[in-house]
Amino acid sequence: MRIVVLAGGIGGARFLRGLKAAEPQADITVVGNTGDDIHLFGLKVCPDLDTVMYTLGEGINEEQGWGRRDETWSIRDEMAAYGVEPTWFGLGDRDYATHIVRTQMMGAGYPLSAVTEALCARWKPGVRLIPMSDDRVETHVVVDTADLGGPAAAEHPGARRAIHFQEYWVKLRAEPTAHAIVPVGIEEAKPAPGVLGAIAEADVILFPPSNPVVSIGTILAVPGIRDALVEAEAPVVGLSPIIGGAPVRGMADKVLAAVGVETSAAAVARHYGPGLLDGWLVDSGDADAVPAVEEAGIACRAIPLLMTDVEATAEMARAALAMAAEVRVEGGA
Ligand code: FO1
Repeated sequence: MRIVVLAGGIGGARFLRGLKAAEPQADITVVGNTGDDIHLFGLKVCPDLDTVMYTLGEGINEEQGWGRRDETWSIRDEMAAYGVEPTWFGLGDRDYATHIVRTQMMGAGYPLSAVTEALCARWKPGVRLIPMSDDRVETHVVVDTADLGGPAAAEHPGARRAIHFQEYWVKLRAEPTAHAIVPVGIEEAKPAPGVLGAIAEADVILFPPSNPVVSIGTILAVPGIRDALVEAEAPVVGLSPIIGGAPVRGMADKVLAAVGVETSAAAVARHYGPGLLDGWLVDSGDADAVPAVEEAGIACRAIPLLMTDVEATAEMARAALAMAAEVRVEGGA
């Protein structure tokens, strides 16, 4: 079975671990979000690609959900000793090697998709990991300068500024109101080689419980990808990242508000729309959302959605695949 998964960071990576356990024989292609990418100290860092690669390659720091396990921080501490900013984005010594190799290969002219393939040759994630695009896209968040502290706050009241997503999330912990989400470079971005082909040949397409705005939303915003998903033969089934009106982790509520979407399982399904989604899984506690999702023309079921361990996640994956089979038969999706 050929499965395509659009994945962001931690939620997507953990879901993939369960999907692999549920369908060890499946041919899984992961289209990874690169809007979270950040350039630091001359290095290109790809948080969502690395989280998938490290998680499935058994190198992830499990508690954090990002970065390497057994990490040391000598370079970070030395950089801080030199007073080099930013110090708020923690790059570990082992993690640095990934960014050095990636930046060196890109400097030699290899596209990000080829670099990702080369890095995965070491990590053997057991899936084909393709960045959504080889072109540079960096998500920025528009906030009030008053929320930035320091001299910026003294600027004209009401002034706003677009800051890098990582500054918004890691430095500011997504405290400030997000007025808009701007994936810089998205208009010129093209799907990476293999992305559209994988979507066209897929038997099933899954949206894991990743951030619907800055992860899956960014992938959908790459010109050509949403249309390919709408036209695909394969049914598209998603799993809600919102449980009980709140994100399980991360800042999905803040960025959903920025795009005018209520933080609920049903609202996210409607946000993706029936043109895109054929099926949607909500948590057992959100069973009251099922009728609203079905009214939107999207099949819906309520099951336990907390990825407490690999087996629980495998159950979720099995339910998503079962729903894909149902909607394929019914709707001729
Ligand atoms: N998240 C944090 O909350 N604090 C960090 O210092 C941090 C560093 C970091 C370094 C490399 C990397 O790949 C990810 C890192 N993240 C950190 C997580 C990152 O912000 C998120 O994984 C995604 O961007 C959102 O899914």
